[in-house]
Amino acid sequence: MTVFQPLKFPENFLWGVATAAHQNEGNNTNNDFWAWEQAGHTHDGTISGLATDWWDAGRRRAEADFARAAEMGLNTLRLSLEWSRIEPEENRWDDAAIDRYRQLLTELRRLNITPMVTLHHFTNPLWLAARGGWLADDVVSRFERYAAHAVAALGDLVDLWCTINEPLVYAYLSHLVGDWSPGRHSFPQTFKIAARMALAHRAAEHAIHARQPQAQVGLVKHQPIFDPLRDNRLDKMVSGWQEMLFNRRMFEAVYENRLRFPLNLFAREISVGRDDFIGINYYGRQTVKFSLGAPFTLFGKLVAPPGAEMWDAPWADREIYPHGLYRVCRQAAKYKKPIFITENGFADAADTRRPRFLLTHLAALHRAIQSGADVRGYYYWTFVDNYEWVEGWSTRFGLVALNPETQERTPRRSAELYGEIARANAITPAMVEKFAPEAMVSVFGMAGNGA
Ligand code: IFM
Repeated sequence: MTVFQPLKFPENFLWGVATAAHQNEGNNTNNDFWAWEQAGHTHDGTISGLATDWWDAGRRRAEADFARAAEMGLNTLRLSLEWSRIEPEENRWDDAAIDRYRQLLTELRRLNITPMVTLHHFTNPLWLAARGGWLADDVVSRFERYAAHAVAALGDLVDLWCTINEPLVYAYLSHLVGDWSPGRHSFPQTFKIAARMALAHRAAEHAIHARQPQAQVGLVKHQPIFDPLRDNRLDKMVSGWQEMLFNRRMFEAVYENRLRFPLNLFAREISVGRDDFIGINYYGRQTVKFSLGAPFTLFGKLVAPPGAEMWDAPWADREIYPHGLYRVCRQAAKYKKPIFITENGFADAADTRRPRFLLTHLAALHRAIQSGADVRGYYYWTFVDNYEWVEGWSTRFGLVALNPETQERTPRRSAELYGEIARANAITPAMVEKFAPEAMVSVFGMAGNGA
């Protein structure tokens, strides 16, 4: 008879959720994304408004969410700082903003939840945007100064720092696809920003370590799997370009100190640094077909492979592909550094597919750990439904459902499942049986994993 054994995670594994300032705090009126929303650029016409209302100290909604996370058994939470609150005008630093972040971080620590803090998660202060945003010549030194200020003000409460979230996603959506502010369509600008972000990461990492040598610092990279749709030269060539430009070049810059084409067109060198961990956001696989009609994606068109299970719109060209989490951990493992899965999640308002998504991805992560990848923690994206950039409120990633009008929260079944996994530090057959019995074989393996 097939006997399934629990999949146990390493001792002290961090189980958490990931969030971001603009998507959670509410009323972030002083950044470029807020302005973009007001100008009517979101696909569903909604604006972030109060978001999940984490900023208001009186209503204590962030604190209530943190308590819910602690009750579930989570022991870490990733949030980001809003540059436009901390430095609302160039060279003016706001102590009240720092005080609120100190309250939030102190509360997390009181609940034994380790904070992981990101310095840049897509939004830019209006004053920086007015000077050209990431194309401004002094953006790297501006960012370094902000990082230094943040670490001096908050370093006693934070040991885990992420410098920049998903640099290529930001550069691609804002300066190539033009869906985000400032709505450009330029290959050179896209890669100039990617190069600048690599340098800014390094500068911030130095600034943090100079003030807090024991801090652990890393970059957060969105790392899709790119595979050719068909086994032919053209599909392999275009999927290879996407893998190289979107994934590999940033890893080479940050972990190998090598700026290669096209990043070397915009920066001559990157100084040697100390990355303490690799942050990976993983959401699925994109299979690429050669197409002359897709110049913005270097003649690679995303086409679903026959029979694949895909995401719902607006990401219907993205495959649900748990094994990819194993593969991205293996790719990163070659750098022999600790790895955090800083985001992995699924938009599913009805919560019908999310339990299986969670279980199969965590099983793949477990396989990666068994194979030697030094994965230290996992952050599900996200805790409470939050504001999804230009998709507005139309997609729901949360373990907890939110009604943005009333701010009412309703935990989904996935919250119960994730809590059980975190408290057990394991996936057990009973959990799979209860939440997604159809995933038993994919979670534990065809022939069973035990005696
Ligand atoms: O909501 C985003 C987040 O800001 C960055 N990573 C992907 C998430 C889901 O699309």
